[in-house]
Amino acid sequence: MKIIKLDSESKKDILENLLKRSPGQYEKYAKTVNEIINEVKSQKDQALSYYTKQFDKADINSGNIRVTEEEIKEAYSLIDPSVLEVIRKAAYNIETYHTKQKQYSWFDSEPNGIILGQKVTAIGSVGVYVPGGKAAYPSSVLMNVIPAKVAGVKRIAMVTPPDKDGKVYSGTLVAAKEAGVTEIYKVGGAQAIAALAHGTESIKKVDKIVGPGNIYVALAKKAVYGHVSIDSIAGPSEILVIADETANPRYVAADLLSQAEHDELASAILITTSKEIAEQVSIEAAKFTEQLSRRDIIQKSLDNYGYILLADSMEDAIETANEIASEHLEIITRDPFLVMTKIQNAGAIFLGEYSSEPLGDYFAGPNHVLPTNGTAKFFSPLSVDDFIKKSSIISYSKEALKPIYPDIVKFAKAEGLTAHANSISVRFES
Ligand code: HSO
Ligand code: ZN
Repeated sequence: MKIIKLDSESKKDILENLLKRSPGQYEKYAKTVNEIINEVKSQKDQALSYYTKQFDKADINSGNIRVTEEEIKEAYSLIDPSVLEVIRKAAYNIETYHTKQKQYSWFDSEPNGIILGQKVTAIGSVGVYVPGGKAAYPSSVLMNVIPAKVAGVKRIAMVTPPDKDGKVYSGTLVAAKEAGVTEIYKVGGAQAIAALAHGTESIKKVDKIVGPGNIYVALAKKAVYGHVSIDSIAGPSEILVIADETANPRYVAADLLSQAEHDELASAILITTSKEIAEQVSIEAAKFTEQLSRRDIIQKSLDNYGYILLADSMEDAIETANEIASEHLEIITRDPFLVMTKIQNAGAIFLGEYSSEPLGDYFAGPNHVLPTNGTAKFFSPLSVDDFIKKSSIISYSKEALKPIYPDIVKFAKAEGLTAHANSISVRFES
């Protein structure tokens, strides 16, 4: 990894380079995506069959699109029991953490008969997209489904592309069952998003769609937004480590590579105040890369979006971390909690040398669906909040309305809305 001195110029270049990771050439795909959505809207299941044959080479029709109980049973027989045990432990931690996020309805009443409140209701139905093949992560199934379950969503429909034999990866099916998915369909891509948004003979429309996918899926989600709700669009993974001279360079290097492994567009950045740590991390990262199975992806990601930045002070390091607003931020310094208080922008913050990023990806409990690409400046991790909505509650007695009704009448007349004024004053006719 290259070691660069952190100054205003290098910072500007890096921030610019990182932005190149957001997908360009939208137009190229947008036309195809819109065509697919329109076809699914009009031809429904028949369009799903057509596109699944074309893109996934699988034969899917109204009769076999839904995953059966037998198929789920088969998936359980295929999964390593010790992996299943780990999935269950992780699911327990994720559920426990998200349960703490639950919001409850509240009602305030006053003696004169005013009751105001906020009613919290779970979204009725949610669709979860799960990518196929090598990008199908059972951990992501848990992270997308469990918050919906905890929120109280009744219907959770999962869609995922089948392989050419019409099968779905067993890890995906087991994680879905464990997390509480109520129905699973073998369809992927923009056609799956269109089906969830508009409904077909086999797949009933949902209210909200969540889950990561490729560019076609992302564009389809954007296109149906407004008709249904969506989560935010996930970009390539990112890790930023702030380390001082007390950090263990082997740990830091290992953590950087953990995210570089995801994608050639992933970004891994170390900001350190120690020249020695900078040099050691660079050496350790090179050593680890050689031994790791995904070394080609890691190397490309580090070459394009990997940096070791040498900062003059911890203040400079923190300021830059806030500007980058990384998806994951590790703080490995003498007093990580003090540094954390100065962090304004980060998706998830990992404190101390035993809180390596994959702990959060798999096990600790907080969600691993996090804002990327600088959007931690205004977005939050996926949470129970994403699966609820609120209704305002207003109730006045006659006694409460009487003293203030002329004020409302005045306001309505000032807006020229006499029917509004009348709806209030009619209640006080003598
Ligand atoms: N780090 C990824 C999530 C993930 N990691 C899934 C492993 N499996 C989100 O940025
Ligand atoms: Zn990860």
